[in-house]
Amino acid sequence: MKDKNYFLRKAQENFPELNYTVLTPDISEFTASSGDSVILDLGNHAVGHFSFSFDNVEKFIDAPVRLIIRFGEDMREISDDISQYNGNVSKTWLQEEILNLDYPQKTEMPRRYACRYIKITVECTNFPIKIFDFKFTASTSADISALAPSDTKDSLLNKIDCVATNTLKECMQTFFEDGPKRDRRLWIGDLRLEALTNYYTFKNLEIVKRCLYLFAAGEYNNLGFLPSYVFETPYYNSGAAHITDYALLYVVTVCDYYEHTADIVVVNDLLQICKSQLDSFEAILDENLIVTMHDGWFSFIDWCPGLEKLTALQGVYLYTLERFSELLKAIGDEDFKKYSSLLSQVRSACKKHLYDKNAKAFINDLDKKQFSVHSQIWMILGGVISGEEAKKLLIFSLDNENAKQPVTPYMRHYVTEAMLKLGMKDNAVQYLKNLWGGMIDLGADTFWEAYVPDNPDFSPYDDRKGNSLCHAWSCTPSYFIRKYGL
Ligand code: RAM
Repeated sequence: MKDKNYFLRKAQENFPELNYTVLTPDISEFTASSGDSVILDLGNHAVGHFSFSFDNVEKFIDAPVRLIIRFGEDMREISDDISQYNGNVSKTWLQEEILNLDYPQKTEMPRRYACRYIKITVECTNFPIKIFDFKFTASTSADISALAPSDTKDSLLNKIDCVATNTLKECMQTFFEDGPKRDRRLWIGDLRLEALTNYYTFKNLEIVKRCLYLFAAGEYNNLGFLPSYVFETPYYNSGAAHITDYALLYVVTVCDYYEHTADIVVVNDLLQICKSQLDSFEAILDENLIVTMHDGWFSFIDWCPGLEKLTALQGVYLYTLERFSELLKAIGDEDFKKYSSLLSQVRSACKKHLYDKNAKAFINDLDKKQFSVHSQIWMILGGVISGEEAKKLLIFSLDNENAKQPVTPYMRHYVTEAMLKLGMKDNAVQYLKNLWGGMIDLGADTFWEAYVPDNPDFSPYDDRKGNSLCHAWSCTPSYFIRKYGL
């Protein structure tokens, strides 16, 4: 019987092995009195556990020592004044601890951190102490030895590839995390992009399988959609949010998995769930076959403020229908006829109801006449327009300062995909160089959750300090570079 227990058991059978590496920072010892501090540099981003020792220098300390230890994914996170945090994600994501240590000892900090820099401030000590034996035990389930170098001849693309694979490596723990600093959970949208990149880099198929099963075990919402994220610690919990585009992208992730593995056993296990996601979506279409606003659902698309999302969501639906029909055809499932006929009907409906012939763009009342890159890209990926018409619209929307623009590497992944679908290889390369290369120019060791070139402080959470600087959905340049030989 394929129930929650079955899926959880399957997830457990594919539990990945973590590889550990002990890193030592640039400084090996530090003598300090009250108020002194030191910043350790691990040389690159790392995810793991920190330990150190401290001892008396001359006089025996006769009172506890208080240390403040801050972990930063970059130097700004080290120097930020976190008492001034105004973000709408919990301030407990900011990585700082106060330790009161009663006497000289070795301290192994119990929590896991994501950082390159570690700042130790001696807040209070009676007499000088020496702190030494710094160790950071880093973990990942990525097997570095499986990673072949990219064969691009372009040095910037090569750098981008290194930072992208580093990002994925850091997010690969016991499942595909979205960000090892925040949210440290498995989200469908991130999973899809991590899995895609993983097929061309670390090639760990078990972890993909595991993540697919973890969602299969989740609880549907009242409309029948899968949860958009799950936790596995301290015990399994399927998250409270249901994001409609993510539910659809789960189906696409299963299609990608089959394409890369031909693993029919897993597909058979998950097929019913995939069908039910598409059927639940069909149930929220109106008589014109266009998705309508409905209580109980939410779509993500991008973190762009004020974005209207119905057209883009409709594009995600088409994209999913296309991929799923292909999968069904490949495995000889007769339902492929049903989904492919729906695909062509919905495509025509989108051209009819969502496209403005005068503006030659997807601008409509459902999205309050908003012009966004997001709508255009998803309609292109959904196959509503193609060829020269699509190319022109894509370039026009990206160059148009009145159009809503993507703010996350997540949405930019789909922009790049649309370019490659339309054969615009040079544009895709330039786009990767500008937008991921831009983060490298600002010193990124791993790619960020959000990046707006002319506003480096942009945050979806009202405060940059809450942003994740090593974010799964940003790792896909390696997928593009390696798959398309850029
Ligand atoms: C944030 C995270 C995550 C993403 C969701 C929608 O919480 O950035 O990666 O998938 O939003």
